[in-house]
Amino acid sequence: MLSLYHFGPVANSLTPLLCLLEKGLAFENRLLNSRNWEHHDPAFRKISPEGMVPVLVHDGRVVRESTVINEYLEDVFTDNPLRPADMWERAEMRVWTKYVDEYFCPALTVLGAHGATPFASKIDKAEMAQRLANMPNAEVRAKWEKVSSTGFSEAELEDARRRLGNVAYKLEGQLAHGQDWLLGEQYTLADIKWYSMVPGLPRMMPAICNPEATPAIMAWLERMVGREAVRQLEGFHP
Ligand SMILES: N[C@@H](CCC(=O)N[C@@H](CS)C(=O)NCC(=O)O)C(=O)O
Repeated sequence: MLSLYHFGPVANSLTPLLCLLEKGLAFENRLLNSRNWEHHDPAFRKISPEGMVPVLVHDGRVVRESTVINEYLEDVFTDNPLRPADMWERAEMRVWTKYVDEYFCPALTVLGAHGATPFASKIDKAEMAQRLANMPNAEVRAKWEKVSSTGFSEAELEDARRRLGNVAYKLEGQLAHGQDWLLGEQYTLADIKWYSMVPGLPRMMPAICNPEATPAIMAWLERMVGREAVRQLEGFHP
């Protein structure tokens, strides 16, 4: 049996959610409400000690890290493949998923977390101090500490925007060759991984990512939205 613990069809949670839907795998939908801090409940911390999502549980064994979860699903469930058969192309696919984890996601997290400041700054200070003390992951704790007090500085926001500008330039260049998907004709885990983050670009950086400046990205987003599995994501919102 497969169970997916997630925050809904956004960011890292979207990555395995979309993979499961594309592969047509049945799974138990364990949606956690982050605003109620359900990911800090002791029962969930037994599954994910750092209180992080997404987490897949397969026959009682926990698989962590969104990119690793998708590779695991590909290894175990070989129907409806989402990796190139050619090993060089598969390595290329991993270069693209790695870039999202190491460069794109950290930059987008700054703007995304900054957007949570109005919510987080209203939380009672004593309650927030207790929440922070209960956060085992140092990076997540530092993020919430900042978001619930001063928010990110203009210099930090500017640096995140600069990095996201590099991301948009890189993706536009890759897609401008005219192919449908990131690696060419085959839709792969790279498209899934990038789709977990790219919808945030036109929303948060409209001056840089828009139909005139990045037409290939916007057309790729439309192709993604046209996929049946992507439409099914609508049913997984909190
Ligand atoms: N590298 C991890 C990152 C996981 C991650 O950052 N998860 C966030 C949600 S997107 C989380 O659990 N945050 C907890 C929090 O902000 O309290 C992955 O790809 O799975």
